[in-house]
Amino acid sequence: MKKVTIRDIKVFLTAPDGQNLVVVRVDTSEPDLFGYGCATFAYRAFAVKMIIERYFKPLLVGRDASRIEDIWKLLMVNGYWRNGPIENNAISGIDMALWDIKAKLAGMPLYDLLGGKCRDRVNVYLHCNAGSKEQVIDLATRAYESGCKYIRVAYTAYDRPSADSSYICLKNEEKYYDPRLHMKHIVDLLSALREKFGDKIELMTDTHERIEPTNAVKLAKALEPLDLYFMEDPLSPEMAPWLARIRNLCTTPIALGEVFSHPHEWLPLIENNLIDFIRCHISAIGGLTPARKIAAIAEAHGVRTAWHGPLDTTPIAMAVQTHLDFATPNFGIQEYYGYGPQMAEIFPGSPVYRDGALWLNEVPGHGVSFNEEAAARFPAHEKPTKWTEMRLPDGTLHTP
Ligand code: GCO
Ligand code: MG
Repeated sequence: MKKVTIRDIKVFLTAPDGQNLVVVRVDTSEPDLFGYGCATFAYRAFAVKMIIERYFKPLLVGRDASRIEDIWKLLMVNGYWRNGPIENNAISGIDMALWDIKAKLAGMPLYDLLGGKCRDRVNVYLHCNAGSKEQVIDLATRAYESGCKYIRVAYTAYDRPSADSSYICLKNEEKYYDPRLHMKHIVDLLSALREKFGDKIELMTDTHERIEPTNAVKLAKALEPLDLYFMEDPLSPEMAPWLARIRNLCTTPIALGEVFSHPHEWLPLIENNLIDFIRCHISAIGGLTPARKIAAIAEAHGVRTAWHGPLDTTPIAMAVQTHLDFATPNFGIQEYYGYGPQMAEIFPGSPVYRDGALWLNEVPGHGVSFNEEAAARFPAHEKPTKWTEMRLPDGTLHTP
């Protein structure tokens, strides 16, 4: 087979929905053969771009584009210190693009390159976040009527004060959060959803690493009678040892992983059956190459996948993980936040939400391209990240 080499690597930043997104394009020695990857770390987008342009591009131009595993390891150890989110995102953008190129060369959709479909559809969970219980129930009703049976609820995006969620309040521009009120409100809200829908829907909640460990254990126990599909991020990665307490005390399924970047964060949790779902932000761990390995390790331990799918990830990454979802025997559920109207123009071929599932563009590769002119209409911003400054009522800075 003719050797195809990396000819050029370009990085694009765009923010159509307000979040900075990072897209990587790898051009090859073959005319019209190129691939796209996602390197989105919304809060360090310019740093990711600089790493690719200043350190990775000079290292890679001229190398064999078919050697994905070799290039992934080369980039992972190139700076000696490793496994951090900024560099992992930079690696991911190149990794996903090389997988896109390989599948295009093979003339098949990416899922076929990964072993072929294990299922006919990739079910998603939708976010139903609003300011009041009635509004949350209304959103959940609409999501259910759209065919979605998996629903994650919260008051607002647990980020803004609202009528029924006094656990977030604003004081002179600063956000204060009360874990005890969060615990009380979320049990009440989930109970109302369970009462309304019975077992017709699967319910989730995202604790977003915000509740102190012993209270997270208490909340998991309090939620047990509601038979959740999972409780997400009950603990921060630093507090993972407390997971054993949750496991010993109750059967509420646990999903964890969107903040992970180091293998030693997920390996012990999977190997010791401390979680039920692994849900990394796949560009934060280095792309498809590590994600497919995590899925295989998880399969051996009875853990399912539920990859992170927020607004701060591109439709390229959503497509890549949906291809992986199709080809993963132990797939659980795919998070899907949805995108604004302009995304379809910027990312032609994006996965489409329909009837409770995500549907892929079945062309060779991951199926998503990138309209550079349209993206340029939404320049990335340099505003400081504010939402992560979350304080407790006494003013102590808290995990976001
Ligand atoms: C989720 C996440 C997001 C994150 C966001 C951070 O489950 O989708 O918790 O809401 O807060 O991705 O940028
Ligand atoms: Mg989350």
